[in-house]
Amino acid sequence: MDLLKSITHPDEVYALLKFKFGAGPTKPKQDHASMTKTARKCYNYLNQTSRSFAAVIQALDGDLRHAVCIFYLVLRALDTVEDDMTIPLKEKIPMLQTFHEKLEDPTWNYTKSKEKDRIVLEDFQAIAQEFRSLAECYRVVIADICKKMGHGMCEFAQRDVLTNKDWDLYCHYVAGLVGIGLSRLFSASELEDAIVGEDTELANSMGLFLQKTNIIRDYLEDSLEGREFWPKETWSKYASKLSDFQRSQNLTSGLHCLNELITNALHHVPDVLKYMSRLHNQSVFNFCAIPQVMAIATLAECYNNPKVFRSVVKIRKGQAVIMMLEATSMDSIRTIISNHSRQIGKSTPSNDPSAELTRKIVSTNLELSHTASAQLTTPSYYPPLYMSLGIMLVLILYSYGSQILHYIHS
Ligand code: IN0
Repeated sequence: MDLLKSITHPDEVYALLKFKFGAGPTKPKQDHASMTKTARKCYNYLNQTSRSFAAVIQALDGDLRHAVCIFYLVLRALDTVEDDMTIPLKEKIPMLQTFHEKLEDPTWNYTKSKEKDRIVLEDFQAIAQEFRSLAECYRVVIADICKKMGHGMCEFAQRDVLTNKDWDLYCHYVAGLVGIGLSRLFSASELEDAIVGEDTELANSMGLFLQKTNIIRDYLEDSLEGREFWPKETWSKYASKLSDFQRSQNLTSGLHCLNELITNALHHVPDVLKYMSRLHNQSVFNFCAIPQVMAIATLAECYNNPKVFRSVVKIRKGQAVIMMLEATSMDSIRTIISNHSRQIGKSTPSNDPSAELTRKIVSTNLELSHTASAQLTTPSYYPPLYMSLGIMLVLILYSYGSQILHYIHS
């Protein structure tokens, strides 16, 4: 199916096939035999809950891999509690507030969740046991971030995201703190310099860029589930209810609001570039770069796109794989960012209320991502012409083979 969606993009078909046959920033399967039973369970949960991202975590060097795996699972558990609307507030609030303490409790688990990732709560004992086996330098970071995030989630479980400042604060709690925690883990592992863990402003921006992108993209899904994460200060300029953007007669105002929020998110790109330029370790670089390039591609896809209000906007798997294979150096990150920024700049409607601001931040991001080698395309993933033709032929036969045979026979 992914191959078919990329049928008109031979570069994506080529990348998908390369990826399928083992290319990319992922390590060969880990030696499960040498792991403890609980560690094995944790890697199974990681693979169940995060799909492609799990492979990038497992490609991290040294003991950072295990620390990040456990950090990811603990955060997934906390997020599952926050998301679960079937847990009554009077039970949810104390759970979020004391969540960090459960890391030290060998007996705690939660079996009443209805969420798809509930396994991380049901077998929290295994995750907490692995947490307690980590070096102290990792444990203090994970526990501290959990405590701060739990408190922040509590605050927003009881009030809405009203101002744009609230939007930054909510995103700080659920994603900025992840960036801050990860950066402290990178420095603690000594794979990265101390400054990476100390500069909390840049680390926060890494998370804000990802989370704002998720919130923008997930408008419809969240709206249908009765959740609202778009800041009222912005949407109230365009509608009296956030759900009004679902109606086709409100499309123009919906697009104006969407474009304003995308413009807001694009302001984090300069910090993202600065943060990324400080990284030295290749495995840490890939781990950080992949979600960021996916985010800029998602924003470019969502920009001025009515589909945000009607269905789910997703980048094609082929496009995602190309970026995953490419995002391994500062030069290629700058290329990817400048290509998508240019795409946004080109599709800015002249009558959009944020047009001027959009053009300004797009041109700043273009300047910052300009390099001598930044190009319009990513040539290494363009297959030779004969191969493109071969791939197209195989896909056409695969898609329409039976109809062609039927036609020949009749
Ligand atoms: C993440 C982030 C993440 C990775 C690397 C560096 C980061 C720096 C700052 C903040 C977050 C950083 O990445 C994942 C990516 C992910 O999970 N992708 C999904 C795809 C998708 O669409 O959801 C996948 O299944 O591949 C991420 O989104 N978050 C996350 C969570 C924990 C950790 Cl340790 C790292 C979630 C969030 C809310 C953006 C922080």
